[in-house]
Amino acid sequence: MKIVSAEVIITCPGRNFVTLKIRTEDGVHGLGDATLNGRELAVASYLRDHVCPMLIGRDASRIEDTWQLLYKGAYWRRGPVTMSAIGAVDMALWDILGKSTGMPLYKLLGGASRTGVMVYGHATGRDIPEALDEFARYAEAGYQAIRIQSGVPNMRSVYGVSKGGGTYEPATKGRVDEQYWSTEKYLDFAPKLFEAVRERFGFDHHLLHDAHHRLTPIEAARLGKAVEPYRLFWIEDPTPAENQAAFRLIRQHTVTPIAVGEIFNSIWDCKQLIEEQLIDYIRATLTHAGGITHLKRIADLASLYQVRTGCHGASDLSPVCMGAALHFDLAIPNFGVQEYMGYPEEALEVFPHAWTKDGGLMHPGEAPGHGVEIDEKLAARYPYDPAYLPVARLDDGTLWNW
Ligand code: EZ4
Ligand code: CO
Repeated sequence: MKIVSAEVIITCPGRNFVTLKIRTEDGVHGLGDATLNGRELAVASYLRDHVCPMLIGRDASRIEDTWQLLYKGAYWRRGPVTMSAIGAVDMALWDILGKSTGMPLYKLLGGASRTGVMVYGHATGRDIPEALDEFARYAEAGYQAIRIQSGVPNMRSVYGVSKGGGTYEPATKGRVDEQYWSTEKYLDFAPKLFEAVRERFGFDHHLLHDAHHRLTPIEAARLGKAVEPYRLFWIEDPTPAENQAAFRLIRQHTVTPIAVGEIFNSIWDCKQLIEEQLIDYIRATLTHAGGITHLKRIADLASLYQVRTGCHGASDLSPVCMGAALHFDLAIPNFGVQEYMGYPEEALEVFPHAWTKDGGLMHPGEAPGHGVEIDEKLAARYPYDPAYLPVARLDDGTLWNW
């Protein structure tokens, strides 16, 4: 199972994706997702210039040892660029192991712990009526879990809502989009949004919401308390989480469940939040948090504290990550929910996949490995197109958390 080549494929079928392809001497190949939205080429270079040469000649089945080599051997530990690169290698090696043993990845991880993977979709609208109609669309499509985001009156822009209506894509081509934020307006508005959902649809659906790091801990506590009557499944990223102890304050005030971690890249980012039971769902992902080997470690730590997973599944994680995540979700004991934002049609064509979707339940399929491939000829038709994530500013111009 010697590795003979490792190459990076960059493509933009609707949005940018970075894919690592590792081949062995037996002609088996594996794919890993290395997409870091807005900083794609940094990971591509980290892989091409530093990691790929180290992989040649190594035994592809030594997955744990390769992980340790790339983590400890770099000397410079952690960070999103390093961990996305390691994540891509790890995913590709698990894919190779699956293909060379003829087993779908979830079986290598211990087999199915459930019949399907509950995913949540994004209902977004420029105002409450539009957001509710979107919610209805997801409910009719069979989703049990739905995230809702809505424009806030008198606020020029808001996270998660596309300007012209239609599909939301976080990155903007060629420039950094400046958005605006007012915590006061948002906090007065948000409870009304959830009240409207429960009034129209009742309590049958899991209701999710993303505050996208915008609040201070005491503001987050106020929001959590105010929305308790609407029994949310979670509030996501209520406050930036570099300071993990900040979540103690939120916890002291509210029983609204909390999900954090889509920008985490290591178990050390999660440790205090999990051990002190300051969160209910951990959102770290395969790509950004060191692949299957490392996310399994995070999930196992979380399981000791009844914290469940809610992996980030935005459209900026490639279908390769999504396919692998569905195997992971199917297998682990403490799965909570999986985000599925969906993909542009071109992206689904470039990445043929074995996964299936039935309403709000997904299954990774039975193909060996993670079941996602890349059509390289088609991928070559969509060259890299630089795009950036936006920033948010307060009304007086102060740069805020986006
Ligand atoms: O803003 O993935 O829950 N999902 C999210 C995403 C993130 C993007 C950032 O690249 O918060 O929409
Ligand atoms: Co989020």
